[in-house]
Amino acid sequence: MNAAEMPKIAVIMGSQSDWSTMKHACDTLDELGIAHRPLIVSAHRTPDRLVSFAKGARAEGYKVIIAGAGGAAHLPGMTAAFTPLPVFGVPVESKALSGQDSLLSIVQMPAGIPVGTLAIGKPGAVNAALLAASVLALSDAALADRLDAWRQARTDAVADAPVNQE
Ligand code: RP5
Repeated sequence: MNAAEMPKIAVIMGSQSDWSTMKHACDTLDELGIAHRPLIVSAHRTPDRLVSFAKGARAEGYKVIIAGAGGAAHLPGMTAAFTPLPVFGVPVESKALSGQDSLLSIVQMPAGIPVGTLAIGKPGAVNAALLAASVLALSDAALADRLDAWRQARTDAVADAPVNQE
């Protein structure tokens, strides 16, 4: 793998069960042509893996970390505690509390350790990818052009008036 192919974004998640949500972040990064790597890293079940990943992420060449978790969602915050890289947290929709537990777990960080917290579920996963793309686009003009085109395509897809769909 040469330097140009090295993933700049890690998409980590607490469980295989988070993949159906976090896949949307990866799909969006694919649409924008951004190399990324999805990984399962559980704050509770694989804490040593979390420490190793987060402490080494910058040296690995990652520029941004997207972290999704549900329930008692400590993964984004603990990752942010171990790395200076920007961390965007995606609250995965939980069965018991519909992701409100995940949201509050991720968003209520103490001052000094930031996690950029997105919406619950798929919208948050997609927007985490777009925010990560915006960060990388600050120093990548070609990506900035692709991001502009991606946004323009969504604008162009909005009809002037609604139609009956039944
Ligand atoms: C969290 O617990 C994961 O992020 C996941 O959202 C939730 C449930 O995990 P599983 O029991 O489905 O593996 O750590």
